[in-house]
Amino acid sequence: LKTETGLRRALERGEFVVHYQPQMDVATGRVIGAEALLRWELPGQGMVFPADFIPIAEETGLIVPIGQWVLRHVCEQKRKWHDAGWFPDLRIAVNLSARQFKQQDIARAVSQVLQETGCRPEWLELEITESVVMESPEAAAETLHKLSTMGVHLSIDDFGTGYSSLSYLKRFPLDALKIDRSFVRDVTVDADDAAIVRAVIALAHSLKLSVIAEGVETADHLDFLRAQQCDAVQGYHLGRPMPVDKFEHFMRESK
Ligand code: G
Ligand code: G
Ligand code: MN
Ligand code: NA
Repeated sequence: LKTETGLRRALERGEFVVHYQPQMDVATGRVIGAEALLRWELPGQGMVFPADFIPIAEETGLIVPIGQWVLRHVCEQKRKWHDAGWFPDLRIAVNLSARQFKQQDIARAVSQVLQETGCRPEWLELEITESVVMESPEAAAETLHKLSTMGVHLSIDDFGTGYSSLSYLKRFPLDALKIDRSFVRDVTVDADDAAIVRAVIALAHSLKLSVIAEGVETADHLDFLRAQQCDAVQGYHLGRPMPVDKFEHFMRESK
């Protein structure tokens, strides 16, 4: 079922759902954002995680319509919250896959979804990986400038895990770096990881980018990151990715 046909059918039948994982501003303790994470509710098989179907979606090109569905769904959700007067400052981060990002008219596709859903550009953040931008830096720069000019926020996901030149950081109109969770896991016990995390925070700040740490699982992680002036955190310590009703409950409790 985790095949091209299965994925196509999943789209048609509305079997995809989006979970939301909170992101907290370290200085204020407020929830300022959420990452949208795709799940597939496969009847009779329960929840399928992206690792088990995103690769197939990438290979077959179905990631484009699936990614488009995620974007529209998230923008509609944000608009609903806005209309209800809920979570006005919450920005939603959406993962863009390589194939999606390289699509001819991705900036126009994003702009159209924003217009059709009444979602403001600044409510949306797009996460891309280093490898995506490094493959063809010139084309990436053009796309990123279009998106940035529209007012959409841009972040680099899994920062530090790709092979990349740092020179792109100054040429691209980025807003944030996301420190990969592999550096956070042992940050309080491994001197090398601690050095890397400190260096990434310093690098981000000197380039006037904000920095968010992923995979923050313990109070010790949070204490370390706070001491290093990390701007925001995301991880199980604060909250797991959750279905929308649970996330709304979480938001009301976290005020
Ligand atoms: O919770 P987690 O298993 O959700 O996510 C695993 C991986 O799947 C992460 O690398 C994440 O970036 C990716 N992912 C989750 N949702 C999406 C999505 O909507 N689009 C794309 N392209 N990747 C996603
Ligand atoms: O690649 P990306 O950063 O988009 O993937 C996010 C992934 O990280 C998702 O699979 C999400 O479920 C997972 N995740 C989120 N918080 C934590 C955490 O605190 N610990 C671990 N191990 N994984 C996490
Ligand atoms: Mn991500
Ligand atoms: Na990551």
